[in-house]
Amino acid sequence: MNKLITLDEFILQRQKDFPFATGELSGLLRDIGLASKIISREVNKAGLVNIIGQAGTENASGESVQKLDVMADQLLISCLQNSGECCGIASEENDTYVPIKNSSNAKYVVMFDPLDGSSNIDVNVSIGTIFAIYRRISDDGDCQLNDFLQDGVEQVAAGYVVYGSSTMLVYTTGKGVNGFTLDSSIGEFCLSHANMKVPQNGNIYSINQGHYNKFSPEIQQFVDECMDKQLGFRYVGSMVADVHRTLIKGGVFMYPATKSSPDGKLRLLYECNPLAFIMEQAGGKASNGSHRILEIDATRLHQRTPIFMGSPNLVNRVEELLQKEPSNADANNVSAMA
Ligand code: AHM
Ligand code: MG
Repeated sequence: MNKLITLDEFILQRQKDFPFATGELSGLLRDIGLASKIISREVNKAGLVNIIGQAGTENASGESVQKLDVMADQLLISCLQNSGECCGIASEENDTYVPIKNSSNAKYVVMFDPLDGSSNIDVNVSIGTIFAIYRRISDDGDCQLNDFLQDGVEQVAAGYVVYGSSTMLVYTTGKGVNGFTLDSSIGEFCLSHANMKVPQNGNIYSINQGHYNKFSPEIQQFVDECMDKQLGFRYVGSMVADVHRTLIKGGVFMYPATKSSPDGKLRLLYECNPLAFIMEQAGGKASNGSHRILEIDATRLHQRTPIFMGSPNLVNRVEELLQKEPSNADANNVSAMA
């Protein structure tokens, strides 16, 4: 039998790659692993809503039933609070960043989307958690907004958890990408996908094609080319699931700008940057059409950006189309839209 390597063992082994590591980052990663096991359990119970009660109502025992995304947010915050290694968090569920009590001297901040793919939560389709870890740049004391508004290239670790037919956690600390599958019988994430690499030439495209008429002519041309070449088309509508498939099978995941949403839909800090870090570490690309996602200036916590990520052959082609005219490069040329 092959030796099982659990996530906790793997994190400790890898800590040795960093000569002056103190174990704080390892502790944080383990805490996120723990929170995601609990979230996975709650997500799996979601099908029992008729028995345990609908979110926003009271269950049979008179307890109020929380929405899953709110519960996931609180679980992550409380696991990070216990760790003592994180001085603050920012997440999709909170308007502003949240300093962590009694941890004001901790070195790290964490940003996350606790449960991404909200439209899929109630219909038993894959959803996910996304996280990004940064070293704080402010001095000791309460964390500051600037600790969170760092470029994606400054991430020290990032990852995602996909709650799918099985639960998987995939993460990077900038030395490759590794994936772990939750063995629920022993309650451990076990290394199942070592050193993940995205295929360099993908042949699947993933976009909400229902918005075709709202895309710029360049994006429409790209979609037309994909259809002409009879590429495969897949779109779950949960970014984590679509990116996870792209990472394993190759292809391109896109959420471009439209006239009504000139910055696209997806959030730079806790959706795009962490997944872009993983994609690049796996040998892929992540772009807003003209710039590397990881180098976009962050000015707001909930900033959005158009995104194209995955196999280099397809991301390069989108960039080529969008950059044909220099003025076309910005915001996917929304001004040229009908
Ligand atoms: P959410 O944060 O409200 O869940 O929205 C993000 C999700 C992504 O997971 C997914 O890629 C996208 O929204 C799908 O949007 P659309 O339904 O417009 O295709
Ligand atoms: Mg989201």
